[in-house]
Amino acid sequence: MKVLITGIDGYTGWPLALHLLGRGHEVVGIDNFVTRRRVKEVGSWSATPIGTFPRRQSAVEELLGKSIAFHRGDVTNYAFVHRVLELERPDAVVHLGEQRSAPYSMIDVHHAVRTQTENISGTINLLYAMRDLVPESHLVKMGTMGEYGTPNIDIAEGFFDVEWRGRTDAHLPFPRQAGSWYHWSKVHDSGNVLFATRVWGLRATDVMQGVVYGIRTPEMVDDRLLTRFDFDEVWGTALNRFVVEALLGLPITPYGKGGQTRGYIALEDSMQSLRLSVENPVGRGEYRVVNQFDAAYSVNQLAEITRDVAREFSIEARIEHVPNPRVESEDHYYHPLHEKLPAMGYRRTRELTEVVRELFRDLRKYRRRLEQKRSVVLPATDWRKGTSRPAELAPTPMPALSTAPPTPTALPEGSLAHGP
Ligand code: USQ
Repeated sequence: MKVLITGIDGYTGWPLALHLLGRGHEVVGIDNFVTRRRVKEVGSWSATPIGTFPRRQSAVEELLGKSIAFHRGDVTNYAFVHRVLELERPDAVVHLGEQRSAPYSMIDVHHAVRTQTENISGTINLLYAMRDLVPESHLVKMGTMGEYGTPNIDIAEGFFDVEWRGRTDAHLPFPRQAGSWYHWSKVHDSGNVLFATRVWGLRATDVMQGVVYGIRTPEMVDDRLLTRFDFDEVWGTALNRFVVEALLGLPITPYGKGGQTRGYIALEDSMQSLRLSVENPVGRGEYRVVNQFDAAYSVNQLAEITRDVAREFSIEARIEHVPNPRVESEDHYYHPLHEKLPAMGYRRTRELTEVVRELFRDLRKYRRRLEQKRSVVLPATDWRKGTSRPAELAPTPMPALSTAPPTPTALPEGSLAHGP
């Protein structure tokens, strides 16, 4: 299959490209490198020193004997999206090219608006271009388990049957109650993708993915093939950050009581899941929702596992509950269903503790890079305090819109643009 990955330069986009190539698929990528710039904006960098995109492409050619076609550009630019789809005509589009950080979206009004306008408009652009150019193609859209929030009932896979005031309806969307502007952008996306499948008969899978952890996949046979690894308070996620905190001698930081429970999945198994969704497309007009995670853990459990594994590396880590910068339930019921992926053949391959060991082993190599950025690891973004001041009055002025799209003519027909 020919698969277009938007956000191919990212934490999951890059390993997905390697994984699909290894399974004999043809891969085309889009990226505007905005994550690289935004991680810099918060004073951080990837723990793994990732090369420029042309270097990544060369490493793939040299080490795997395969090639990745690439178009630099922004999915919020409709002319760009239209042009790439017209040129490439993919069988499937995996849409990962969105702003993916909840804390980033909570910094202030500008980051909130940016997150929602970019995420929602990028998805609508893809939907229109797919309708007009590749209506048979299958959209695999990255959503998030965080769309559902933490209701006091089991969480369905997208839809459930409801009985209310004596009447029933089958297959109603499960309620969404997200916990950040970012997570709400995914809720709005889900509604838009569902709508497009109904009115235009498109095919779509909406992936409700849990928190991803880990640093490598089997295809990363050389350091030049590693993916990025974020650990700062804005771009890093819970378990990955806990390992870095332990390595740097910082406290491991469950927020508040630490009973916040989420679904988690290892990077490698996330790749398996995305591939299965691509290889098992739905029919025309069908909108499938899959809950993509392996097991649920509270942040307290993750903190304890990290502390225990740290001991195996002679590191005495301490757990320190810090005031919760977020507004979220810290003690709640959590039981989401996840049956559709196993029905497609999914099998968990990585145990969490084993991946935590791998993280300690791998990250020790990049300790100096972690040390240099230790000041951005501990939590700072507060859900209640994001400023609403106009950009020019904000304490740290917003950099010029880093997603400024290239003009349509910046992509010569048939050419492969290159990253920085
Ligand atoms: N948390 C801590 N201590 C920390 C960091 C996080 O207790 O040092 C807690 C948070 O308060 C939250 C939980 O850990 O309750 C997860 O937070 P996170 O930062 O790991 O993940 P989150 O902000 O939810 O977002 C991440 C990805 C996002 C993806 C989402 C899946 O950044 O792209 O959509 O995980 S999910 O969480 O299922 O919505």
